[in-house]
Amino acid sequence: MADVPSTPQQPLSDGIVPEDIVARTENRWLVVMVAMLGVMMAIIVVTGIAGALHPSSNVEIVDPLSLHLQGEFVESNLGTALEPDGTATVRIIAGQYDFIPNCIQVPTHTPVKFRLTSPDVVHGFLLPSTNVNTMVVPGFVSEVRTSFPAAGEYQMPCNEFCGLGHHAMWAHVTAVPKERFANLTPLERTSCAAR
Ligand SMILES: [Cu+2]
Repeated sequence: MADVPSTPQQPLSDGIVPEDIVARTENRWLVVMVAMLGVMMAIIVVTGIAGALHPSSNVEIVDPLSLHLQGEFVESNLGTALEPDGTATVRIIAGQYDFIPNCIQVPTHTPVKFRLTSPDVVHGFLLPSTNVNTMVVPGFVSEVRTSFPAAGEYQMPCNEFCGLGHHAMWAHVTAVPKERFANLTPLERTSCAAR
């Protein structure tokens, strides 16, 4: 009688797990989760303090408050421009909650340079099936280079949570054959007008 524990240590034959075993397992999970949280927080703090948090490419500073007034990101300069050397440069502003412009045509078989910045909060710029994936940080210009081997349409989601309208922040990039692109008007290059 004296050696019989008050609660059984193994699952009972009817499949019910004793209360103290459940409590012990949950406590272990709690310790593991808190430890993981601690490690992740430590990584963020250490990398932040060490100055290692920065735009993924091309550290180039721009004033987010005067984007619309002066410099390369004024409205008339946004969209796709052909450079004298035959390459293309696409300038985009990512703001809550849209890309400006949100419809972009680019030529195929041409080096394309995307230059983006944000006037408000951190956004993301991702073209599925390409090497294009960057953060867009206010105060910095993010630059990504790529080329499009085939004509096609790419959905362009914002992939950094930027607020309540984030889920609706999508745009389109359409790669059009190089010869056809040359004949597009400036408006068609920078809008969905041609579609
Ligand atoms: Cu977003």
